[in-house]
Amino acid sequence: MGVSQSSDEEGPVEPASIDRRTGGELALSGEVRVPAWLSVAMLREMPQREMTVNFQCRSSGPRRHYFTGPLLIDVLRLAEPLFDPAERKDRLRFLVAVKGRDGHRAVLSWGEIDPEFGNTAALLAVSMDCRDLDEQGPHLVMPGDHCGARHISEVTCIRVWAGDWLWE
Ligand SMILES: Nc1nc2c(c(=O)[nH]1)N[C@H]1C(S)=C(S)[C@@H](COP(=O)(O)O)O[C@H]1N2
Ligand SMILES: [Mo]
Repeated sequence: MGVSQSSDEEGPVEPASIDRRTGGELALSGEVRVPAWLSVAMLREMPQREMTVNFQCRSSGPRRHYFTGPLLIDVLRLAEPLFDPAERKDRLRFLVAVKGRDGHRAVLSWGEIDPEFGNTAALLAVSMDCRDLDEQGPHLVMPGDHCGARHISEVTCIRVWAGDWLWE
């Protein structure tokens, strides 16, 4: 790996600094300085956005939902990814992999959600259609998507990665 990590172990930093007292169910890890377990309640403490999204599902037709929650990028920044935050090109190396409880997953790029690049205002929603998601876990919201498949429900795991192995 082209980055140094505080761990002596090779490979990913798992959320060792688990604060299970929060009851957090979302593991945020990867090439980050501060891996963490986050709860919906913690996400609700952050600055909130709201949005209504419309999309087409192949099996269930047109769908419409109203979500509130923090911007995904704000949540990711809490973990302090191992790039130079002031260096735009350095940030572009990073991938963001998001997985739901059922194993459904999608990979985003840092550049697509970074305000200086794609600026997609992805949310990690804490409520859906005015119902709190504390029991289920947060919901990824990808504004502008025509298909619903990246609106991942019950997100349990997010990994931020430079993916240097792609180029080995
Ligand atoms: N965890 C998880 N989230 C998921 C899916 C899934 O299979 N697992 N399917 C996606 C698809 S294909 C669609 S169309 C939307 C449908 O969301 P809705 O039924 O809540 O409108 O959920 C998305 N989120
Ligand atoms: Mo779908």
